[in-house]
Amino acid sequence: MIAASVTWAVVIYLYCSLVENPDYKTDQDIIAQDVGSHSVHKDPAQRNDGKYSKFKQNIKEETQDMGGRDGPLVSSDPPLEELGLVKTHKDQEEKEQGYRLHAFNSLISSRLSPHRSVPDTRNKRCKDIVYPDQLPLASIVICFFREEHAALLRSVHSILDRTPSQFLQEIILVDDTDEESYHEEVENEMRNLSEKIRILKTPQQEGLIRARVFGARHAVGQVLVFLDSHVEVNVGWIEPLLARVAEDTHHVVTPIIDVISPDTFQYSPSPLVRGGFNWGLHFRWDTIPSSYFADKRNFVKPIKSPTMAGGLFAMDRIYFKELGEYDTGMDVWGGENLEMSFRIWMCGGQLEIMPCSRVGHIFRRRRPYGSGSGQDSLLHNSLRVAHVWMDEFKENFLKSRPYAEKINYGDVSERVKLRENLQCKPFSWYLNTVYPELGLPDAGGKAGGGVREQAALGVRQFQPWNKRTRNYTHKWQIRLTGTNFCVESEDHPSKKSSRLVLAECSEWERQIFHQTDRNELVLAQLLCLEATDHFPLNKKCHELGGAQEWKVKSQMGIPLYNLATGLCVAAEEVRSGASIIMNMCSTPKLTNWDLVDVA
Ligand code: UD2
Ligand code: MN
Repeated sequence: MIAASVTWAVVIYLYCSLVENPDYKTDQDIIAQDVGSHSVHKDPAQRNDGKYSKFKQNIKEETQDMGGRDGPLVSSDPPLEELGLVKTHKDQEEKEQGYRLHAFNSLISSRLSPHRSVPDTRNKRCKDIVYPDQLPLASIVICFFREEHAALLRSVHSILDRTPSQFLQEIILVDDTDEESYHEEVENEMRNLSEKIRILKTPQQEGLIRARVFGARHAVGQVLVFLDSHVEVNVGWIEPLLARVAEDTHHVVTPIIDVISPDTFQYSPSPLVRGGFNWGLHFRWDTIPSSYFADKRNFVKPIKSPTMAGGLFAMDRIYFKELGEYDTGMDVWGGENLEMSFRIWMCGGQLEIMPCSRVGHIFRRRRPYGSGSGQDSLLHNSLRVAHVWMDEFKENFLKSRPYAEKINYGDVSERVKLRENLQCKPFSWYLNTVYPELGLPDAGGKAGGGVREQAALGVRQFQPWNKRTRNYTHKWQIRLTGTNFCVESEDHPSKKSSRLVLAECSEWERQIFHQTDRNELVLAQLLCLEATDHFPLNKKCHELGGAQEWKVKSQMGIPLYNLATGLCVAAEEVRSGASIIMNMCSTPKLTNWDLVDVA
């Protein structure tokens, strides 16, 4: 009984903090932050002024506009804070299992409604654009491998809910999972949702590249729209894509990929950035010079992009075929996005980002599946890209990968022939004309004119995260309510991962936490308090929210709750030296804290 009422108190207080602490930003805000001193909005204090109420208004208007579409848009989901609460040990197990299998918080995913609404993150100018009534029909192709059911279901529902049915030919779900029982479950879940859904099964796990080709060959719509299996499409997402392909079938277009947090499932807008790459053939996001947005109309115009992230794009179906589909000699994951990007540009097409089309994607911190053969599929695939498309410039890549020589990348002669048949331009043309910003390695070519490299490797390279300056909002000691014990770092506050304990309150640096405007708690302005399933630890601030985000509303007698783990900061016992742990939020004596202002 007490536990239940405490839980609800947490939920209600967290809900209030969610509603009153909006963190939504428009393109302009984000770009302004991104480009620093060239910013169009110079005064940070003015940035969020009144934006949220406008934002809510927009969502309301859009919601009312949706009458003619296929399904309901508004979900009555409880706040994410509530959905993330770990209430029992079973919840905890489920969550851990979800992270193991899917690399995201499946506890929240499975508790979210399949019809959740997401904030309309488009620039307001997008709403003034009128699209033709007649557009080519889309075949949406989604390949998946052991995708979490709720995430897949939400992807499909978001499409059904936010795609005018007159533009939708079919949704082709390509199950690339090598498990009969999994396939049956998906079929049962999806079969009756809409007659436009077609469920296909690859004969064996093919990897996303061959699975996409398999799906595309079954499609009949004029435009192929590829999506990952853990996305939520936003309001009005498809019209800009289809309209641009309709203008010229050689336009290949992508939406802006918004971020769905793998830990909290919060949906946040991404900045307007372009796709690039480095000489290691890693995809990266590049900033766009701020001068480009001096003309505000450019916020809604197509933006030419040297490369694409790969997961989400629309392309004329016949053109896809003519241009050589994908390189089916590529394995499981990686590299196909650069191959496709080079091929589009070098062989007469054009790759563009449509800023008025937005699709949220769960950016995971690791890939929850291996490469099958045990070989690094990204390297294998990148070698194929280099040998087919990069001419003499492939040396720049090969030099950066001394191990590459030992890797058998298979036979590329078919792709070389394709390049000849399509009479594609040389790679030097691409570098000079499409991506002059890249530069050459020996000319310090990693960066240059407004280009910023994102995280170097792995899946996080796709996260279009914008750098920010850290703004502190409070300086606190964290005191266990009703005691004179505070949270203290056992080691110097600069030491990573050190244990936290209860200690007599005293105003020294090991007890001083600075709250930031993104709800981080930074010990002595150095390291961020990060939740794990067992302990809070002091870690390097990563600015991705999640395990480093602590929602606090009032200051006295409150639980310190972390949405990503669904757990609270707790003292193991009430005594000096007791460990600080993460635990369920149900024991106020050990989980209620006072945030005491420090001068
Ligand atoms: C990004 C792309 C992804 C792809 C990849 C490079 C975005 C948002 N995502 O990585 O689409 O271009 O870079 O190759 O740009 N899958 C299968 N069979 C498999 C393995 C995966 O069908 O054997 C599916 C998987 O369920 C998912 C899609 O392929 O729907 C992409 O995989 P991912 O989400 O792990 O890749 P991601 O987003 O890290
Ligand atoms: Mn993905």
